[in-house]
Amino acid sequence: MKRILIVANRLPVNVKIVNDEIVFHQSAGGLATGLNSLEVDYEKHWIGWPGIYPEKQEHKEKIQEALEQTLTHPVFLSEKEVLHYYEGFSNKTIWPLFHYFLEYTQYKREFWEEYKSVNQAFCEEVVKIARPDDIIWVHDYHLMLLPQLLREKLPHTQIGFFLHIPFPSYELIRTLPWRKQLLEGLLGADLVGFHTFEYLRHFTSAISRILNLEPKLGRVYNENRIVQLDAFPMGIDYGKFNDASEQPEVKGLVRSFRENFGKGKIILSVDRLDYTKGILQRLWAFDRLLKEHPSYKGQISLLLLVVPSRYNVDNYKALKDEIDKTVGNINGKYTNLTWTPIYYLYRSVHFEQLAAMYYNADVALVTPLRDGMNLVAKEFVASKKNEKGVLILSEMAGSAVELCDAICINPNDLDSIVRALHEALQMPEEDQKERMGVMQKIIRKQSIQKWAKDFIAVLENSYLRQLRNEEKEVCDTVKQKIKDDYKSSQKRLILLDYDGTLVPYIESPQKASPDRDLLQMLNDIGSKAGSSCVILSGRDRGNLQKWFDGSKVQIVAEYGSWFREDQQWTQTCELSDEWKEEILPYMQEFVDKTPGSFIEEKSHSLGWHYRKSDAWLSNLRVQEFMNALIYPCTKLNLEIIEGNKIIEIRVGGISKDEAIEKWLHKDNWDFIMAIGDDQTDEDMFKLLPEKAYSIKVGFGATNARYNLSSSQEVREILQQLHE
Ligand code: ADQ
Repeated sequence: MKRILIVANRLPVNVKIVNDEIVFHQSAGGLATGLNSLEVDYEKHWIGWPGIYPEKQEHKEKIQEALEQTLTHPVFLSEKEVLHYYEGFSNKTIWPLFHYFLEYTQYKREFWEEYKSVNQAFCEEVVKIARPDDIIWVHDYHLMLLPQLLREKLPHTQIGFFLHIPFPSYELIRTLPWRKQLLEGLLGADLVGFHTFEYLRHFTSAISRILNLEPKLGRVYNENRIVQLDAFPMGIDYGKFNDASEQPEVKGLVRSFRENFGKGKIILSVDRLDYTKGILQRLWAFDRLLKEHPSYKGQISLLLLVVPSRYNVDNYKALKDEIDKTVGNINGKYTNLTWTPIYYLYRSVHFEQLAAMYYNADVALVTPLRDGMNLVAKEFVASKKNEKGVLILSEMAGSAVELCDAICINPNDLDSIVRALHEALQMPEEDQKERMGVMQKIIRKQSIQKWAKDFIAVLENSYLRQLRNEEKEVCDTVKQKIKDDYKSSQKRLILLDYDGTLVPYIESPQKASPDRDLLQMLNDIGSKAGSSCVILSGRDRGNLQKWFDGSKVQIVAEYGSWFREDQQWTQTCELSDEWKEEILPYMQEFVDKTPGSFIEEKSHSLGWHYRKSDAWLSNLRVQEFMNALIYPCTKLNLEIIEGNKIIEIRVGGISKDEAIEKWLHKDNWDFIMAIGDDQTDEDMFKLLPEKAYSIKVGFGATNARYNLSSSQEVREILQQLHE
C-alpha cells in the first residue's frame, strides 16, 4: 500500500507516563480527518514531537514501541531544544514576524542554531522510516528547513510542504538574517502550499528578490528541479459541525446554555490565547458598544472562550494578564444583579460543548489582527444548522477570502467593529439566513477532505512533471554517449552560445570574460582536425575579438550581423546606424528612471540591461519600454528582442539563423552539438537535424532534446570532449 508520512512539530497524540506505564490517546485534529478521507487508501504515518520529556531511556523506548503500533513515530526533543527551537525560533521569531508583529520578533543566533539542528533531527527520523515511493508531507513553520534537508538525502522522493500561517510581504521577510536559508529550505519540496493566493504572491516575490529565481505560472525552476507553488484554502469537517446539533449530548447542552443566558443575545469569541487574534481589540469594541448603545445593557453578553497556549512565552503571559484585567474592568463597570456582560472561560472545551456554543451564539466575533486561515469562523458557519446567526470577520484572516458574506471589518478600526456588532445584532432573520446559506455552500465544498485531496493530487502531478523533466536532463549515460559519439566521429560541429552558456550571468556584462581554462579548452576543441567550434553571441564584435584574439574558435557576433571565420571578420549585410540617434534618447529615459540599468552600445544594436535593477520595478519598466518603443522601432524597421534581463534593439532581418544554416551546410558533419540558454537559441535548436545533440542550459519548455542546469555543467561536457 502506498504510504504518506505526515511530518509536523507535534504528534496528534497526548502521551503520559503513569506509574511507569505509558498512557496515550489520539487527538483527532482536522488534518487527520482530511487525510483519512482520501480516496486512495494510503497508509498514514505521523512523525513529530510527542510533547513530553521522558527522562529514562527505558521510557523513551516504551513510548516509541507503543506509538509505533499506531504508525506514529516520536522525535524526542530535550527541554533546551524545545526552548530554543519551539518557543524560541518558531514562536519568538517566525510566528511574530510572519504575523506582522515586527516589534515582538527576536533575531537570536542561539534560536536559529537550535532550529537548524532540530530540523536536522526530524530529517534523520524521517529518513529512517521513508521508503522510495512514499509521499512525505511536511507541515508548518517549525520545519521550514526540512524539505531541503530531506531532498539531499532522498533526491527522488515526493515531498510536499504546507504553511498554516500567513506568508508575509517581502518587507518583513527581508529583516530576517536567515531568510535565504528558510526559502531554500522550502524549495526542497516538489510542492509548497499556502492558504491563500496572497501568501503565494508574497512567497513568489520573496524568492525572486532574495534567491533571484523567476517563478512563473505557479512554478519555479530551482537548479534542476521544478517546484510547484499553489494555494489550498484549508477547510473543516463540515458534516461533523453541521450535524452536531442533532447529537443528544449537544442538544442537552444547547438547552441548558439557553436557560442560563435567557433571551439575551450571545456574541461568541473563540481563540487560542494569542496576540495575533485581536482579543483585546474585541473587548475594547464590546466596551465601546455598551457605552455608545446603552440600550444593549442587559440584552447581550459576550462569551469569551480562550484556550491556553504558549504560556511559557513572555508576550503570552502579559497578554493573558491584560485580558484578565480588561474583562474585569468591563464586568466591574456594567455587571448588575441580573446581568453579566462577559462570560470568560480560559480553558479548552470538548467538541460537544464547543458545538453547543457555536449553535447557540447569535453572533461570532472573529477579529484576528492576522490569521493564516482561521477555522473558528468556518466552524461557526457550519454549526448553524438553522442558518440563523451572523459572522463578523476580520479582513486580515485568510478565511475572509472565501467568506465574503460575513460582515467584514478591519480589526484595528474599533469603530468598524462597533458598527458591525450593531448591524449584526439588528440583522433581520431572512438576511442572516441568506448570508449564512451562501457561506455554508462554500465551506461545505471546500472541506478539509477536499483540501487534503487537492494537495496530494497536485503533489503527485508535480512529481510526474519532475520525472519528465529529469528524463530530459543530461545524465551520466547521455554524457557518455556524447563523448563516445564525438570520439568516433570525423567531422564535428559544436555551436555554443556565450552568456549564460559558457559563462554565468553576472551583473556587469563587460566582466564576463572567458577565463584561461575556458579559452584553452575552446581553442583545443576548435583546433582538432575536422572540428569546428562556433560561438554564437549577441555580443559586440570588438569585445569578442579582444577576448578570442588568436583562438581557433569561429565566431558569429551581434546575432549574426558579423562572423569570424579563420580569423577573418565578414559583415553579413551592410547596415546603417543612423537609427541609434533617434532611439537612444528614449532608452536613456528608461535608464534614468530605472536605477541599476544601463545601455550597452554595439555596432548594430543597442541593449538595455536591467539585471541589477529591482525585479518588480524592472518588470513594470519592461512593459513601459515596449509600449514606448514599439512605434519608433516599427517606423525604423528595427526589432525588439527580449533576452535574459536585457532588451535589445537591432536592425530588422538579422538573425543567428542564417549563420547557423551556413555552418550546418558547410560540411558533412557526423557529430553536431548545440548548447544555449535563451530565447534566441530556441530557433537554433529548431534548425538542427534530429540526431544532433541540442541542449538548453536551464529548465522550462524548450525545443532542445536535453536540459542541464548551469554553465558549470556545460564546461564539464566540453571538458570530456577534449580529454
Ligand atoms: P490556530 O491559530 O490554532 O491555527 P484556528 O484556525 O482558528 O487557529 O484553529 C483553532 C482551532 O482550535 C479550531 O479548530 C477551534 O475549534 C479550536 N478551539 C479554539 N478554541 C477552543 C477551545 N476553547 N476549546 C477547544 N477547542 C478550541 C493555525 C493558524 C490558523 C489556521 C490553522 C489551520 O494560525 O490561521 O487556520 O492553523 O491551518
